[in-house]
Amino acid sequence: MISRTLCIVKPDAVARGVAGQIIARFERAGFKLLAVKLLHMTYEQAAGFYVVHKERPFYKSLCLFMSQGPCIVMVLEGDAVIAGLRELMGATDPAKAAPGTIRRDFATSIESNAVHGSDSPESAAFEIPYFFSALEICSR
Ligand code: 3AN
Repeated sequence: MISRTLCIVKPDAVARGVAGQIIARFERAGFKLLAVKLLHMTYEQAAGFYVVHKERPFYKSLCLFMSQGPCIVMVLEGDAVIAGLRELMGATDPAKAAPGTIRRDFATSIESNAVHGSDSPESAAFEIPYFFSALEICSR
């Protein structure tokens, strides 16, 4: 089923200059780019995005990391794109991520792990409008 997901190339990957290589993998996988923007989140904006994790011990550190520099947020569309993107990304901890996955190749730690992808249709339904209005999403 064709669906949409929210993807972020995180500040660590943008700072290291590997965003283009990561986005190329999405294109190679056949995902369509429907919306994209470069933005530098404030701590509060990152905290709102990751509110689901607010009780986790790493929450504050995660919000500091996500607001330390610009990231690239995008909406991707494709057949089973939510699961497909997460497979391309690999496990949260790059040390446990399968060879050939984005996190294995580009992430440096469980926190600075290069990419985010919505983990369910419910998450995508919260995350996409967190960054994009309907007018900013190109349906083609
Ligand atoms: P994923 O991004 O693989 O869905 P989540 O949702 O469990 O992983 O965690 C959200 C983000 O929080 C991760 N992408 C990572 O940046 C950070 N994170 C997850 N687990 C840890 C941890 N144990 N220590 C520090 N940061 C973590």
